[in-house]
Amino acid sequence: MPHVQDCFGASIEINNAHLSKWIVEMMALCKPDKVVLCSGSEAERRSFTELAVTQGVLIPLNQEKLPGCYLHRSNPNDVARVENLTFICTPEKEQAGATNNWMAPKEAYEKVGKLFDGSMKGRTMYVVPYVMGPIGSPMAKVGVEITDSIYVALNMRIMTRMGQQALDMLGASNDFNRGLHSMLDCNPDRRYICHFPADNTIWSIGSGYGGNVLLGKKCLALRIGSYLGKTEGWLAEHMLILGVESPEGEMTYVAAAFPSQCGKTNFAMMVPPKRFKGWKIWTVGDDIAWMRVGEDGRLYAINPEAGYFGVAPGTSMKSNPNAMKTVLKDTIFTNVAVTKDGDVWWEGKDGPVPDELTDWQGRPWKKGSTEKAAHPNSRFTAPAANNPWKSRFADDPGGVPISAIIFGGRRATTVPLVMQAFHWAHGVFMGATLGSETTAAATGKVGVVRRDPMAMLPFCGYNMGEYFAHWLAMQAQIAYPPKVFLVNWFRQNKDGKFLWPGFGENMRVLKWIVDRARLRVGGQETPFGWVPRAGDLDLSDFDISPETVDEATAINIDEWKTELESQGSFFESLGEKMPKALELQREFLLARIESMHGKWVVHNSKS
Ligand code: OXD
Ligand code: MN
Repeated sequence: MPHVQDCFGASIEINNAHLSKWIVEMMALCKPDKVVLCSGSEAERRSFTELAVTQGVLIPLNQEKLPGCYLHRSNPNDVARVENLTFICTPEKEQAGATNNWMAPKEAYEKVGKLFDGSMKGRTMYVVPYVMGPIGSPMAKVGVEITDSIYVALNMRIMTRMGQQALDMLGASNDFNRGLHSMLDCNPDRRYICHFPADNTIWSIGSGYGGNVLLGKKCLALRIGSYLGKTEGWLAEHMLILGVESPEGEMTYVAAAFPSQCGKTNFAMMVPPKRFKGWKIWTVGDDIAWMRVGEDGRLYAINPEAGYFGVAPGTSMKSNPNAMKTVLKDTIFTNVAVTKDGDVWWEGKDGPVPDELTDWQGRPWKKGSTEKAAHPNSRFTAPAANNPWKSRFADDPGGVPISAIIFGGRRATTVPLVMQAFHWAHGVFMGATLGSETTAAATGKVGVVRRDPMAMLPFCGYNMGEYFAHWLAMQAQIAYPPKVFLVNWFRQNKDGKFLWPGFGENMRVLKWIVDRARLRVGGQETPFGWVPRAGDLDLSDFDISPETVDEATAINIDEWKTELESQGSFFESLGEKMPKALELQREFLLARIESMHGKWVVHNSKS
């Protein structure tokens, strides 16, 4: 039996032999000074927070303005996910596929095991049991993260259902994800994020950044989750989930996949504009959806998370008033700037830019500085319970029935405002060919278009071709498949100006999507999908010129020819597991448009 304590130093017993055995093994490897099992209690939160403040891991913010809120500054070399250091460890390279870094399990355990050897000497090992998904849901999964970071323990408390409730759900079972994390000295040369799908195990070392170390999120809920989904017949997706309620009380659920930093949190918390009086948007989740077919043949989704790990810059009362309300209490901010009176600040926040700030690295900052005050990937970790528009079904163990799936990327050209797929396989093709310009959520160059299928490029835990095949195969299980859509809020005119205002105005597009899913609004057929016809998109009380709407929704055949060709190179790069059905979709489209020239005319603005 390992010597494990609670946060006040009292000895406690672990009643699961598999868990005890694993903790003993990890103690022998990491050699911590002491081991603390997290119960998830309020007293524990207070005690961890006090300790984190004493250690300088958390800095209290203005407790009158922001009760229960703290700031964390990460190591400046450790501010984003590290895709180049993230590995899928399967016996064969082919199982990880062309889009993942691969290491053989034996090599990874040896190599990274050497780094874990003694990594917690002089430190405390926190054992964090957690549930991904609503308690009692047949779709939920248990994980246990062993970490030497109190920041991780406190964040996991917000992001998951953490503590005793997870041990209760686990009971005597051996079916839990084993996550091991150590900060080491945050040296990028000794940083690895390794996933072992066959062992339901994750080893993360050398980083303290959320996406690399909150192991329930990207590592379990997406990379391991997608592998489990393939094996068990369900989908683990990088998708927000929201409920659209009409003034008559009709509720329609939608799941949407956008790559990192493309506005998933904003869309999930959208406030409809004045024109849509009586319409309500309810947030179920802002980042991840686990979806399974229900007994009635519909696709049901749960949000495995319990909090939001959102991007701070750009969040304001205009872009996301609900997020601004959500982060007013009990929130951990990472790498934002701070005002003189202990309030938080980031680029794009409301109000005038303060004359002086402390920047994300703790340095004095003056208005007009060429450097950003907050890191572009600075974050808030906030409890979903703070969201005034959290759906009352967000914790429903059965999940919510999904009527539409939306894919969207950040594209300056080519992709129109909205398009509906002709059928499921065409929708899978739309998702599989999703492209987006890169952002600051991952290290690397920003602003380059890369293919990001289903927004899962960095998160699919197995061969991408097999993942597409799994999506195609799911159709056989779903008697009532959701309708599939492609959107692009980011199209620009020749001068580089956005054509569509986005934010709340996206409600106009969402309404068309809901009405299409419910088979009660028109559309025009183009070679690439259905688009709204003149009069189909609600443009009333909208300060936008008809020409601009036409430009935002235009389809340019020549641009699409280039697009389809680039999709072809991507498909080719995926290797042998790439399903023929998708390549045939592409070839069919290309063959159809080869004879067409110029613009496909879609008049959306005039009714
Ligand atoms: C995230 C991401 O943090 O996608 O959600 O990077
Ligand atoms: Mn994400």
